[in-house]
Amino acid sequence: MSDSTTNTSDVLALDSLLTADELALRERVRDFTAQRIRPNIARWYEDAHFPRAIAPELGELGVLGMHLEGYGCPGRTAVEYGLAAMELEASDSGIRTFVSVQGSLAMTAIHKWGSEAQKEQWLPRMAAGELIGCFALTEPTAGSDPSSMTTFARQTTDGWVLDGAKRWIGLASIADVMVVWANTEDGIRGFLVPAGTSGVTATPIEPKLSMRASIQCDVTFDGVRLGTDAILPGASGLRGPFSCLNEARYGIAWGAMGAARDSYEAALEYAGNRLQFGRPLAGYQLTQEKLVNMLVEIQKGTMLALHLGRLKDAGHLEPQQISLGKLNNVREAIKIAREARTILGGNGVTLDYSPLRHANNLESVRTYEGTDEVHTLILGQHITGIGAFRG
Ligand code: TGC
Repeated sequence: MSDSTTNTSDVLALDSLLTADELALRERVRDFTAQRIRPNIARWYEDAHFPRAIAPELGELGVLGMHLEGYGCPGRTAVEYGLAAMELEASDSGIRTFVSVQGSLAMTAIHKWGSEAQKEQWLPRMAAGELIGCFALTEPTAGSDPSSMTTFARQTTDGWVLDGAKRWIGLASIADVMVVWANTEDGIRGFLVPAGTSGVTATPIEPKLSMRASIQCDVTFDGVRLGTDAILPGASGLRGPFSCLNEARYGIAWGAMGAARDSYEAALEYAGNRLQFGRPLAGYQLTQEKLVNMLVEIQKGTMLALHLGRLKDAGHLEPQQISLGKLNNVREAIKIAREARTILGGNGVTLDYSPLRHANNLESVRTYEGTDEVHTLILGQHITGIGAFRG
């Protein structure tokens, strides 16, 4: 599927909207997933294993903090970042999630809000995949409403003392540095907490039915003492974490279409080969309708993601536009993955085929970085002028 002139599934010739550099980047990431992820992903998923060793390989590929400039970061465009997210998520949402948590959340927080010393200390080695970061915002009772967080950082004469709990924190148990959002006397602030800091505990949440090749943790902070230099000086209030979420949500709008495309391709190939009642499944009208409905939504969703990317590269992307992209593309991707599974029949419930793995992963994707409901209400507020989040 590398050339729109020979790719019958790129009906709209969307590849013709991409530059040679963009196509080359996509091809490199696609080759990487073909060699390093696809042969192993069923086993990693079955074993609930995140392969830590691929982090430096992804660093070398240039996809960690790839939209950031300086400090060893690749400085690629938003569209290139989106294309990479699409290819990574076509292999597995857990792998794309690693890249999002590392680059869009943890590295973006440091890049956007950190001091010069913090950027120098962490970003180059995070871009190389030598060090891993995480982003601790969500709490056991504060998911969609982070303003109700209870994690608190108390200022002392020589720094801060952090107490509280976070939940669903990707990579926390293997992170070298945590970006932790906490309430203070002056409102919500961000803190950098290096691995090994006394009083921090990160426990993977298991067992999971989704995102199994990825780690999400409960984290507790019990009287954690931090120096004055732990605070991110540039971030004050929820705008700090929300600005990072914008980056991750944008990547998801692309990534979800990768999972959808891979599900569609698996179903298309299977339908072409599998005989039923003496001829290929692909020759039946009901199968063709399913495949066509999937393809229509993949083409529309990919065009939407590309439009968001061009807006972002032009500096005009607004949060409600990101919400529209994330809401639509994840919602459609789940439908596509589930529909693709029906074409695979009983074989579709095994790990030999990707659609049900994608569908299960996408349950997490539709929940994190703003649920379907949150993005619906962000759009509702935008069009009516009335916020409906709170009673
Ligand atoms: P609101 O009063 O509207 O805004 C508070 C301040 O934030 C600013 N702001 C934004 N800034 C940048 N980008 C955005 N998208 C922003 N949205 C709001 C706003 O301008 C204001 O700034 P200031 O300076 O005036 O104070 O806040 P609200 O609480 O009323 O917002 C409601 C709502 C529902 C939209 C918001 O709470 C929301 O988006 N909730 C969803 C939270 C969410 O997405 N959580 C995801 C957690 S992180 C995660 O899932 C990581 S998973 C990856 C992993 O670790 O594995």
